[in-house]
Amino acid sequence: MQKSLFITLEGVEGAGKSSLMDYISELFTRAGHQAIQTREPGGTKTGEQIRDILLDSNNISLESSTELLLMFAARMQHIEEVIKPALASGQIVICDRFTDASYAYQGGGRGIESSRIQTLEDWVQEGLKPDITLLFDLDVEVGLRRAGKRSQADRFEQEDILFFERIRSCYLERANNESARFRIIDSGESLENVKQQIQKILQEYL
Ligand code: Z5A
Repeated sequence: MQKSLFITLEGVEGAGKSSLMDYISELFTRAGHQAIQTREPGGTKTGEQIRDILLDSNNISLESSTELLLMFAARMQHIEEVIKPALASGQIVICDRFTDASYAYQGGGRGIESSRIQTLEDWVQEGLKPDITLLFDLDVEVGLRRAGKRSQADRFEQEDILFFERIRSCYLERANNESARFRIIDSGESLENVKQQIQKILQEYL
């Protein structure tokens, strides 16, 4: 059986994660691995329903704690229904955002104590952690400009720039504290250059 691998992609708005999912997946499939792409919040039927609640810009009164609990409710379903079975069958799981986003957005962004997030992480994940986390790092203003060229703003995209600056700082701090798991990618470069950075990082796993 192939060796499984759990890869998560993180970063601020518009950092380019979603644009690079197919590329990362192809690197593995070309090398003969089986890879699946998934995302959070979401990744299952129930998780996508929860995602709709979380991103709906009409839900202006959603409490930060409710937001956090919904993230972990979706995550629990995602882990049991998708992530664990895929890893158990030796697949490469490529996930657009995971628990580092809860620390960055609900912790850094909203101000929830990280000990509370840690409690949920321990309960829901029971030790499951990504093997590699690619942090797509980018100047917040550049990211928002990129993201702003798309459709209507969702509930998160309506936050001010300071919210996203706190998120970026939190991600960088986590990357610094867990340097064995995190790899930082300079997303301010061209797409071609970003692909080269990714290829270099993942080479040893292909
Ligand atoms: N969230 C949370 O709060 N807590 C949690 O625990 C979890 C998530 C798991 C999910 O929304 C929201 O949930 C997210 C965090 C929160 N909210 N925010 N903000 P989402 O999935 O819709 O949002 P996102 O993850 O931030 O996706 P995004 O904005 O699409 O960012 P991206 O995937 O990193 O960017 P992209 O779509 O690939 O690229 C954006 C644009 O830039 C696009 O037009 C590209 O063509 C362009 N691009 C990409 N790379 C480049 C380069 N290198 N040069 C030039 N242009 C580029």
